[in-house]
Amino acid sequence: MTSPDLARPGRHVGTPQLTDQPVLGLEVLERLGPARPELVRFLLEYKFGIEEVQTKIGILQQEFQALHEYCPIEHVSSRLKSPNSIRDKIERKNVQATLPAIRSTITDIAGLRITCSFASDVYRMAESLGRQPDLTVLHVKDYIARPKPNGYRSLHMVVTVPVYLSSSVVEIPVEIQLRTVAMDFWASLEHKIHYKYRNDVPDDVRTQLREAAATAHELDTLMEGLHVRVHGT
Ligand code: 0O2
Repeated sequence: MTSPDLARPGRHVGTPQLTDQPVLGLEVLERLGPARPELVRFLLEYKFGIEEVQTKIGILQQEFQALHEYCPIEHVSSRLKSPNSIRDKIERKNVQATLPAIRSTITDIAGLRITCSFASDVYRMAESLGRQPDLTVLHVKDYIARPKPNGYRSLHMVVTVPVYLSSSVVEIPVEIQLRTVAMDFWASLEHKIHYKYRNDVPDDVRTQLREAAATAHELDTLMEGLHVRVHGT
């Protein structure tokens, strides 16, 4: 059976349109219990959740550009978590394999990443989104104010967005990661390094990564200082 079009699962893609690839690998979740038609509907709702939030971000982007001749957003990407990755998280977090339990516990099935020019833009965008009455902020993790020990910086925000279906409204959790270009550059390299070493990263490479994170932070601070000096905000 072929499923309806869903986002290509598993990795962030930069184009605003979700791709026309069907989700592959639904059988790994089917094996845990949920039936295929319910799974397809379940994941489709996350695709709609991504599209709803993406529209909101697009509006903010256009408004800033038109009214302030400056856009705090450099780039937006999205991804639907792959069935394999959902299965791994169900097992890791010992979640009951029912769709309601998965929905309430695994809040990053729908993911959006907003890359901004400066750290102040990250907070400005997070505030703009958080103020929207139809979005409910479930939680925020501020790894910019409190970076992870490895040097990772980003602001993570989990919101729910209402998705209007033909006969019901569902509140869909969407994880929004906001970071600067420099933070994104670092995170993307660090992710590749972890993949290459299968998470067994040598100590000297870890040290260099921490140093690189500090350098990226210095660059962010310098660039933002220059921007304020030239533009005044
Ligand atoms: P993917 O494919 O990016 O989604 P959780 O398990 O989500 O409830 P956790 O792990 O504390 O709790 O979540 P957190 O801290 O919010 O981080 C989740 C996501 O943030 C990760 O998703 C990464 O995208 C990103 N992230 C967090 N820490 C790091 C890091 O040290 N380096 C990099 N490169 N990214 C990080 P996933 O699920 O790992 O994968």
